[in-house]
Amino acid sequence: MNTQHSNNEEFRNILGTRVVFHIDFDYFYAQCEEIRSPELRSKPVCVCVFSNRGGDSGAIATANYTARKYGVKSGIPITFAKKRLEERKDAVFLPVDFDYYIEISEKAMKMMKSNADVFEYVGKDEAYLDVTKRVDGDFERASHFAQQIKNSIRDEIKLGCSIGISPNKLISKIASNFKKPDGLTIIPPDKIDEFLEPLKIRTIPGIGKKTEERFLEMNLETILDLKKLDVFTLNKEFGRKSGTYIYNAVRGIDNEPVKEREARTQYSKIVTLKKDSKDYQFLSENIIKLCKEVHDIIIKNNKMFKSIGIHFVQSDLSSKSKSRMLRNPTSNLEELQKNADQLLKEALENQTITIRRLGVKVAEISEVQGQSDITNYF
Ligand code: DGT
Ligand code: CA
Ligand code: CA
Repeated sequence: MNTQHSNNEEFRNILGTRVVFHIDFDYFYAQCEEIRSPELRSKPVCVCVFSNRGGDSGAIATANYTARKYGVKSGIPITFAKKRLEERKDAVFLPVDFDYYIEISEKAMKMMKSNADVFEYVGKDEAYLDVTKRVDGDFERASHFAQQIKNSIRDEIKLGCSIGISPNKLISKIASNFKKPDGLTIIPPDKIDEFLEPLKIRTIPGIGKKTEERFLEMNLETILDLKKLDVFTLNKEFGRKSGTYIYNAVRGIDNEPVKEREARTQYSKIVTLKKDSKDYQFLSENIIKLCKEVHDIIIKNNKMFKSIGIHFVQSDLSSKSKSRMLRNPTSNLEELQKNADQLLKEALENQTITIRRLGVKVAEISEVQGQSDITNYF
């Protein structure tokens, strides 16, 4: 063991040795479709986001592994996918059904949460579990425990997933993606360098195409290659925040704790008005402001919403609310303001009592699609 290596070990253990799982559901939307219609399992299945222009315009959200063999993947136009699958007359193209996927996701998340010391929801199809206490810090036990979780999700929900196990979130995330579908990849502390070094730079979460290309220009392809760069060079090239992140990541260093977080189903803001009122003009100004505040949170969290609601607490402290569902998820401020204002107008139509507190709420939350690239962070 060289000194560089033992240094890394020390850094990795600032929080004591942890056992962290990253669980990611395989080809999630397409697998949900297979669960509902098992006859799809032998066919190429593509889940499509049809745009409102009609016909086949739109993109592939995801595809099962049979379809992927033909080069179908997330983000490509539906027309490309159809061409690539031309020879498969049995290929199936289905529209997304988010409500159904969320239902399955919630069931699986509940099972995972009950098996964690700390549970961190990341998105519909992935979560981190800190299980250090449950397995007494033992990676052998962790491996059996993960297999049990996989089995019970499979038995009860018919859902397959891949699990990465390591001492931190970063390596576990890379490990869950290492073997898919139905993978279980265990990286105990003494195997970290061996695991990371041969991997392509791109496997580090946050490193996207552009960053990868810059490294390729410097003739650096693997994580081992990246270790040649010192932190000063990286900081100069990418800024201090990303530079340091990359420097640590290639050494398997990540001290981010698993933070308790559950799936967020709504975001809202409520204010007590300067005066009790049922005057449209006055209330509308407040609604517009509240929308802006809710919208800021939505953007910060990279979310979209499909349901918009307003809420009154009236002068007698009774409540009243009204909501509507949009046709498509959006993250657009004007659309939020327009709809909330319309709801206000409708709600005021036969309003007799004045209003004391006013709120805006968005629900049916989904992730903004497309992966963020580290170069977009800064
Ligand atoms: P995998 O690789 O077996 O985990 O496959 P997925 O499909 O579960 O892929 P993942 O984990 O990257 O994404 C989870 C879900 O997010 C996926 O089922 C569909 C959605 N998604 C991913 N990428 C895109 C995209 O580029 N566009 C759209 N509309 N949806 C996407
Ligand atoms: Ca997935
Ligand atoms: Ca995922």
